[in-house]
Amino acid sequence: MKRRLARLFALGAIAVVTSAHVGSPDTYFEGAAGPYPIRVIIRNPGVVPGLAQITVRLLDPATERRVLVLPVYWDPRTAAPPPADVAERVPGDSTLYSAALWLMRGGAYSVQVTVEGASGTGTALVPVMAVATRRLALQKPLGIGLLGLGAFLFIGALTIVRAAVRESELAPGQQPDRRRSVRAWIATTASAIVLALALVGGRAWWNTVDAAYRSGLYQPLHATATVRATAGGTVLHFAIDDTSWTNRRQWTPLIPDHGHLMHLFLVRNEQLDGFAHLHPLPRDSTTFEANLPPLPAGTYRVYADIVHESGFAQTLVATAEIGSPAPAWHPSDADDAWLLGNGNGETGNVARLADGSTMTWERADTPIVVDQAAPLRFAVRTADGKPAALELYMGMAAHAMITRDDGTVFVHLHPEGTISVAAQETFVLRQPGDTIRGALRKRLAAMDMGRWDKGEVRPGAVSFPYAFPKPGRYRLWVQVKRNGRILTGVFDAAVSPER
Ligand SMILES: [Cu+2]
Repeated sequence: MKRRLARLFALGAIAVVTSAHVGSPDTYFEGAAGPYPIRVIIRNPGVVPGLAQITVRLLDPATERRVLVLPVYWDPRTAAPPPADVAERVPGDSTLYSAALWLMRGGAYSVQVTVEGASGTGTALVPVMAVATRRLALQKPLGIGLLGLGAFLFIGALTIVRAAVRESELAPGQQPDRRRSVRAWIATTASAIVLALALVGGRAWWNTVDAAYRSGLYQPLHATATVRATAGGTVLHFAIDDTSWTNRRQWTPLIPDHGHLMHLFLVRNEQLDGFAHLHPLPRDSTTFEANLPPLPAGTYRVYADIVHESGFAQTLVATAEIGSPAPAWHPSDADDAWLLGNGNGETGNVARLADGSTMTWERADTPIVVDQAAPLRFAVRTADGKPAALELYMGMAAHAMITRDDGTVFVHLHPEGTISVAAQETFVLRQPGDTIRGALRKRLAAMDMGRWDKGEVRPGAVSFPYAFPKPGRYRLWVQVKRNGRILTGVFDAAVSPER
C-alpha cells in the first residue's frame, strides 16, 4: 500500500529542477564498466520517491550486449536492493540503452551499470543524489475532474443508502409509507455526516503528508563567507552555520574529494571577470579558511563543494564582499588558482593560457542547444602548435567550472562527468558493517595519502560529458596543469532553447 501511494505521488514526475550541483540536476558520467567504455546520463526526477531516467551509451561498436541497471541506497541498514532492471535498447540507435529507476528515499544512491557481452561482464558505479527539489502542483483540469468524480461518489453513496432504507424491502410497484420515508431521511442525513467527517479527516491527513514533504525539500546547508585582513594577507573565512550541521544529527562527516575536504569557487558577481578555485583548510568541523588571491574588490558568488561520508555530495552557496585586493598572496594550498579577465566572447574558441600555450574549445558551428548531451572538448597546444603534455591536477586530467551569468547554474565537472569521485569511492569501499559514523572516513583517509598526483594524462585534449540545463549565457573556466603550473582558460557560450 505504501509503495502504491509512493508511486501515486511520483506520477508524472519526470521534469527536473535542481540537485546537489546548483541548477544542474542531471548526472553525467563517462567511464568504464569493466572492458566497456560507457557514457551515462541520469535525469533526476526532482521528487522523492521519484522515477529517474537513465540512458547508457556504449562507446565502442556494439555486438550483442545486455545492459543492467540497479540503484543501491548508501545505507547498508536499509532493505536489500531488488534485482537489476534490464535497460532496453533505444529504437534506431544500436549503442544507446535506457531504463527508468525508482529512487525511493532521499540521499545518496549508487547506480550500478552492468554491461554483459562477448568480453565478459563489467560494472560501473555512478553516484546519484536523490533529493526532492520541487512539489508537483495539482493540474487544474485533473483537480476539477477529481472533484466531479468525488461529488458523484458522495451523492451516489447517499442515493444508495436512501434507496436501501426506503424501498429495498418493498414488492415491485408498492409505495413506501411515511415511516419508511422518515427512516430513509434519517439514514441519509447520518450517512452524509459520516462521509463529511471522513472527507475532513482525509483533508487533514493529506495536509500532514504535504507539510512533511515540503519540510523535506532539499536545501543545501546554510553557509556564510566573510573576508578579513590579517598580518599574513587577506583570509576568506567560510562557515557552515546550518543548525542541522552544527547539531550533527542528520549528516555524516565530510570526506575529502580528490584530495581536499572542500573545493571552493569564487565568481565575481555580474562581470564574472574574477575567478578563483581554492581549497580552504578546516579550522574545525564547521569553519574553513583560505588565503585570498588579489582579486579585484566586489561582490563574489561563493560555491563550496563538499562530500559526506554517506556519499552525498552538495554545493553550498554564499556571497562574499571583497574590499581592496589583497596586497600579496601566499596560497594556503598548493592547488589553489585564480584568474582575472574575460574570454573572447561567445564565438571565441581559443584561450591563451598563462604559459603561452593555447586552449581551443572544439565546438561545432551549430548553436549549443539546451539539454542536448554533447561532450565539451578542449585541445591544449604548446606555443608552437603541438599537443601539450598535461599533468594530473588533483587527480584529474582537467576541471571545468560552468556558470550561468545570473548564477542560477554552477557546476564543477571532470572528464569523468559531474559525479563526485569521493562519493563513488564510498560506494566501492563501503562494507555491510560500516554503520558507525567515521569508520569509512578513516579508511578513506588512510588511502588518500598522496595518491592524487599519480597517473597518466592523455596529452593535448580533454573532454567533459555534459548538457546545459537551461538556455542563456554561460561562462566556462577550464583548468589543466602543465610543468607544475595550473592553467585556466575562459570561454563563453550562448545556449539556445529547444528547437
Ligand atoms: Cu575539480
